[in-house]
Amino acid sequence: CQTPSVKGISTTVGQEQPVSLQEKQVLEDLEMPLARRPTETLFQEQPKIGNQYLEDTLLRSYLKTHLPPKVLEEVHQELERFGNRLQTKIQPLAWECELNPPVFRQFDAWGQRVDRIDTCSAWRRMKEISAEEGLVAEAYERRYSNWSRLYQAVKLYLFSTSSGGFSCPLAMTDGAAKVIESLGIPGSLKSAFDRLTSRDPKKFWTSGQWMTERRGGSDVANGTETVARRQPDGTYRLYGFKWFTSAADSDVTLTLARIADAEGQCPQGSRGLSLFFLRVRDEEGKLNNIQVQRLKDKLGTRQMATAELWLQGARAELISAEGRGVASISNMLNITRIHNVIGAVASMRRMISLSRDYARRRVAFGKLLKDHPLHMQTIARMEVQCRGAFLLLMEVVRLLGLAETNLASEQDQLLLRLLVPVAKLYTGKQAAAVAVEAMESFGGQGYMEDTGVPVILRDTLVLSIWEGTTNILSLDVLRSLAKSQGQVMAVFLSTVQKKLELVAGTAGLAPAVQRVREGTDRLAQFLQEAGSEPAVTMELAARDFSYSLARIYTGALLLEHAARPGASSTDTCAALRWCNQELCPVAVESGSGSYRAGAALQDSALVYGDSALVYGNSAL
Ligand code: UCC
Repeated sequence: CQTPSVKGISTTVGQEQPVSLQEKQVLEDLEMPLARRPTETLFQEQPKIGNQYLEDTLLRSYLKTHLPPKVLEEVHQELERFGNRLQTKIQPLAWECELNPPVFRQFDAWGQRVDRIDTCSAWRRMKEISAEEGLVAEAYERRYSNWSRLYQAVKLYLFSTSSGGFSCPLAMTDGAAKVIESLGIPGSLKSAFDRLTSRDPKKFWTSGQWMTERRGGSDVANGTETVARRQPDGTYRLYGFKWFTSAADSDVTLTLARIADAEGQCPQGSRGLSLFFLRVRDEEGKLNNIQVQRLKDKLGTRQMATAELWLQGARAELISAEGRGVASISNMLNITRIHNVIGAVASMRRMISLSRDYARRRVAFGKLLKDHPLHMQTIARMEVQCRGAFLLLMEVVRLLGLAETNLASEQDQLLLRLLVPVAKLYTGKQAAAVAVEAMESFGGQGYMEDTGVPVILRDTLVLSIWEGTTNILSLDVLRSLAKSQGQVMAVFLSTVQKKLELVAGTAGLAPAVQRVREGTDRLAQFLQEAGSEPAVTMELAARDFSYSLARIYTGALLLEHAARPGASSTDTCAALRWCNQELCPVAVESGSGSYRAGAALQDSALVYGDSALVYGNSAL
């Protein structure tokens, strides 16, 4: 519908009918300046964003610093072109996706069960664009060797908030390609791999990742009930209920199931899970013995169909060794978690871009918002968070690129294993906080649906939930310590140490260097002390410990960036401000006794009050 305009009111009723005197008076009243002014003065200028690549000084300075000159020259041109395409062609499609969410049609007009998920044309166009732009392909073609992964991540970062939710299927598609590649691309999966990594829109397939069942998506080892029955031809048929399947319109999927033996018995626990590949529909679009129960009614990511699915004998291929399902799908998880980080940083960057542009347009209390120091302080704090998160993302994808081209040292691989969950859990929280803060910077307008700001907020809030919640990821950090027998921490500490040594002489950075050094020492001391404590200490400390890793490592990265030749004063300022926060919260909390056994009982009492006794804490 069009915005009503007084000027647009026709002064004739019908073609030939003259306007009566009374009608004329009404129309003239409407034209009166006083009648119009109160509405007009309420209008704010809309914040605008330009080419998101060209406007991102941190991104450009990072690429300039790290990429080999030849690669930089090529990708610079490509990214500028892509930035224009995003601004002019792709962003409007994203809004269309938001306005036209998928629709589930269970029956056709004649009562036939069809279970169709109808997506809008803009969503389907996003799939074509993703192929054309090589948003998955780029990482697997490796035309820039170890820098290909970083380049792909940069494109995804620019695409993310203009993708209308299509980042989600791309994350899982990338994850599926990674799993297949890590299996050595077996012959039976060659064609699927080619399609998942294709640049041809007609060939390109997307993948789902069906891990969540009725009993939840975190405790996969105990919550997975899906059963796989072996068929005479060596394939399997899957029976079960997948409770949360994102991008249910995908072409293929990876999923976990328990293989039943001849008596129909299934092994329980993690070792009972195997990984399967399946096509969701056949060539005619008929579902592979799958019924769609319903689409999920989500707070955000509404552009994307998330469904509950019954598997009723879906034909599937076993692609992991029996009982190695979790270990195999963790290759996918680590990729989708990195995509999650991309989404988090992209959300922060977009919110800040909109917020700072609005501050140049909106007048309050007699001056532009940008001239109010308190308002600028608020945006600057968001900017520091976003810069830190961006550098952490780049570090993770740089390491991944090395690992994928056999250029990573053992240390690099250990660091990567540790930093993926750290980055995922920390940036998810940062993005949620920044999105809420940025929304406020538009005043009431930020709360209005048709500004698009609430869409970004809603889509951001999922980032700390899916692909492993903050606590689950904190436990994954501990898993990486246990599995490597502490080696990941040794590499972490020595890498931070090396970075500090390199920047130590740089003017203006000394206070921040000192703070990171102190933080690292306190972290090492905490670890040493925790080693002799019962296991519950580390479990209680897991979240604060992970936050400490994120803050310390990001501090070192910001310092490194601020110490490079050609760094600006704002690079220094960002590093100093980041390092002014508490860098090692785990040491502080440990000093306050937060991880002692008694603290867990106090936590329960605080949560349940006197009823803690009823819940079994009789010791209280
Ligand atoms: O599916 C979902 C939504 C899809 C939408 C995705 C879109 C994303 C887009 C973002 C873009 C904007 S949500 C469902 C998400 N579910 C999860 O993320 C699962 C969360 N739960 C966990 O991560 C758990 O910690 C589990 C499942 C990994 C725990 O399983 P287990 O079996 O109890 O764990 P174990 O026994 O410790 O690990 C089994 C094996 C071990 O290897 P081995 O046997 O060789 O010792 C582990 O080292 O798996 C290995 N492993 C890993 N390896 C476990 N986790 C990892 C890891 N992260 N990296 C490497």
